[in-house]
Amino acid sequence: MNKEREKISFSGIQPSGDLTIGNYLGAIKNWVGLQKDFYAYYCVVDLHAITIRQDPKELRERTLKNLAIYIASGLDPDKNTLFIQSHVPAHSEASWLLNCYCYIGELSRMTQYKDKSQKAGESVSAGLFTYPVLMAADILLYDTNVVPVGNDQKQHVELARDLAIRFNNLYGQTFVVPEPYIADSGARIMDLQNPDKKMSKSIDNPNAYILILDSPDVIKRRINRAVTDDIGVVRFLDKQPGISNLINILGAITNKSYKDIEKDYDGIGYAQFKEDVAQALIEELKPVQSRVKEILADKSYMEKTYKDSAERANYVANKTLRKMQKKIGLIIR
Ligand code: ATP
Ligand code: LTN
Repeated sequence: MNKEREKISFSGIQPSGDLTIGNYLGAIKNWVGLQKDFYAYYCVVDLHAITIRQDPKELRERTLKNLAIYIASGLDPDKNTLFIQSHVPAHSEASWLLNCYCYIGELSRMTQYKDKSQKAGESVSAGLFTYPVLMAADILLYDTNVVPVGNDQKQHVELARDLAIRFNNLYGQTFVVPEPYIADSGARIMDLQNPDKKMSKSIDNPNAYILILDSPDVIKRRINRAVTDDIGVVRFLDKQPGISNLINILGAITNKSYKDIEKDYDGIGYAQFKEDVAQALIEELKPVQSRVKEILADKSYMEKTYKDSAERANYVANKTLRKMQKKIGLIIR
């Protein structure tokens, strides 16, 4: 095994909506790149998704579809552990334990909680509030070294670090202290209609996002309708957030810097630029889309994959959980 592969990366995405190109370019594509250097645990975090009300049938379908997208995007289930969070009960148990070491003040400062609880109005679940503690449990159970996430999740990974350090200080070395891993390009793909906000899978306006499984026609239409400006030059500038977002998308696909893209489009108008961004996306997503179809059609392959993975994940997670229980003073049976 590559020496570096002894290091662990862990990440997850909620099956709270169909996955967008924000999830793909900001998360999954980086995961694929990291698998040569790290042993990866990537999961579909269904327990996080239920912090907001989900339709049971849709949740089941999406959980499997998202797992298929992980595999279709190039994550190898034989070389990594690609699993469903609720298949490993240790996450819920460790989350309770860590809840007892996390302060209400810390959770109140989380920007994702502030945003989401505002939208949920009166009916904010306690789960939404303690969401980052479950995320810390996810990460810490696997001796994770790096956590590849988009910028918006950095604050949550920092809480996981703080909890790990706090626990280690109280009880002696127990957890590896994880680092967030934020890739430069694609780190933040913005809403196509409102480029000051991040693109998100649980937003109502479909013109605001592009899904990984959207057809070429839909992709073209969404990019065409993406908000730009009347400046007319392809530049990566604060006053051109719409165009900057499209540059970012193209850069994340082609690995080109924004400076190179600016040069390529010197003197070229928005219509051509948008056509090229749409085409690049269509080409990037085409092989993923056809693999997803094949994988989902093969029910026994899917089932075997998530069952084998759950077995591996349970083994590692239970070991860490037992270590926590012992240190805290619980009786081990
Ligand atoms: P929701 O709308 O349900 O809150 P989301 O689309 O924001 O979800 P998450 O499940 O919260 O997605 O995030 C999954 C991963 O995808 C995280 O690592 C997150 O940082 C990344 N991600 C999500 N949206 C974007 C985006 N617009 N740009 C870059 N990365 C993103
Ligand atoms: N909260 C994350 C999803 C998530 C996660 C994790 C990411 C849950 N558990 C552990 C990294 C590591 C989000 O992207 N919204």
